[in-house]
Amino acid sequence: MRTLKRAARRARAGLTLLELAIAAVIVAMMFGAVAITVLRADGAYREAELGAEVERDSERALERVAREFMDAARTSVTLTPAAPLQGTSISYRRATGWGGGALQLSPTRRIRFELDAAELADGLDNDGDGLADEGRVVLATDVIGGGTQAVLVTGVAALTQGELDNGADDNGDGRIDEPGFFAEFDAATSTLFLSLTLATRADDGRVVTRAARLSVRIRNG
Ligand SMILES: [Ca+2]
Ligand SMILES: [Ca+2]
Ligand SMILES: [Ca+2]
Repeated sequence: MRTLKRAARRARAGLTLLELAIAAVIVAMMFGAVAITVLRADGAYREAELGAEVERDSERALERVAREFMDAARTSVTLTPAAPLQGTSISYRRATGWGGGALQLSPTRRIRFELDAAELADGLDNDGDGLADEGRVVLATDVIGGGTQAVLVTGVAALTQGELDNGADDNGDGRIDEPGFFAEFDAATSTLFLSLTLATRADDGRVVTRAARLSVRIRNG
């Protein structure tokens, strides 16, 4: 009788141990799930934060570029390539004042996209910075007479946010494979439309791009 009782106690103890083991596994799984959720939320938060930062940088950089066109003479604005393609090079002359009854103009200036020094337009990351075909926006103050060159923006993406190099309009804005920096000029309203997409690489290697867009009304000339 005593032996039977001992056996029953052992059985109960065994069950309890088994239950404990199962409970431990369940708790471990739950902790694991919580840890994964927390990590994912942290990753999503950091990505959103980085996205907001790149967006701010794009907007500020494009405002700097747009200021260059505030006093441009509208008849001097020339885009290359010409419409309907998106212009990645904009030449223009600034109105510098009146003289002899005519508008005085600066030498021809130019703002354009240029690839980074060691980068080629081949869809590859030639300089190993994690971005493919990236570049900068450069200002030349006198295209014909020499003048100076100044880099206005760095970290410019090859293509606009949401766009892939595939002959299709991926971001649904009516343009196909539009570049990271481009301009369009509406002569009827003298409005210069500018678009700039900056790119940066997150810690996990993903590339975050954000576009800024701005229209400048050109009043001179
Ligand atoms: Ca690169
Ligand atoms: Ca598009
Ligand atoms: Ca595309």
